Amino acid sequence: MNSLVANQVLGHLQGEQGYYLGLSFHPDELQAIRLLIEKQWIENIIKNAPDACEKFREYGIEKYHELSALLKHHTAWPKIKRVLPQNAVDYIRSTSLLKALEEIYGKFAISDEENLGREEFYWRLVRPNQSSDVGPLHADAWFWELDHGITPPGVTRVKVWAAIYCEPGLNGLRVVPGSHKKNWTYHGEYRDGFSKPKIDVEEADLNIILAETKPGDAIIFNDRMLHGGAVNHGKNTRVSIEFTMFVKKMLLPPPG
Ligand SMILES: O=C(O)CCC(=O)C(=O)O
Ligand SMILES: [Fe+2]
Repeated sequence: MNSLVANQVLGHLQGEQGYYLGLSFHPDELQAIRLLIEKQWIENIIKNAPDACEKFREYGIEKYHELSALLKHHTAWPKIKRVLPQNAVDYIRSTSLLKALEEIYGKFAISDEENLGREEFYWRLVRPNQSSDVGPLHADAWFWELDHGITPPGVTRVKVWAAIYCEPGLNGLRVVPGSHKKNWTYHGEYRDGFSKPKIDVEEADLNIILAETKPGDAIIFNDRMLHGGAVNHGKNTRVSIEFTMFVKKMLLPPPG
């Protein structure tokens, strides 16, 4: 990692765009993370649909949607069932992506807003053509403002989303470039047992684009940037992973 890339990342996050695309997990790392996620996925399926678990195993996580009617999808996957265990945290911490982020930001902690006692790397399942599998546009900062967790003093939150299984152009993360520069209003709305933020403007009035990500690609973004999951227009279940870095400094790149 050279300082040019570091400055580009910092520049994009605070500059015009609000996000940076260009860092990824190495293919071997992606494969290892897939196995770690699939292990947690099948363990939860064993609890929720014990008789069908062999069938899920055979189909695999990308074809999860073909079997999801065999369990209660909407109650089977609360966030705590999708926060990876400590061995996975240790592995992901050792990957080239995390090393690159440390070169950019220096050593950083990762949030644990569910108070599970470990750094939170959590994954998501978004089935094809299921609009209820994605939430509305939001800035992650709003969740913190609505008391979903405590940010230590003297740090800036920086979010990372990475595609684990996805089909570029058909699913993934929607972003609104430059939206981190505005103070959007929102209100809290009760959903899934929590007060969750809902933006006050119509999505049709925003310049929303689908970020082009291949499996393994990460999006590093300013936690005031508007974003949200895209309805999956692909053939397979989209799987992604997220975490929030608490970075000590947010250096501005040199001008020019
Ligand atoms: O992946 C999604 O559907 C939503 C992701 C998100 O909101 C985030 O990474 O902060
Ligand atoms: Fe988010």
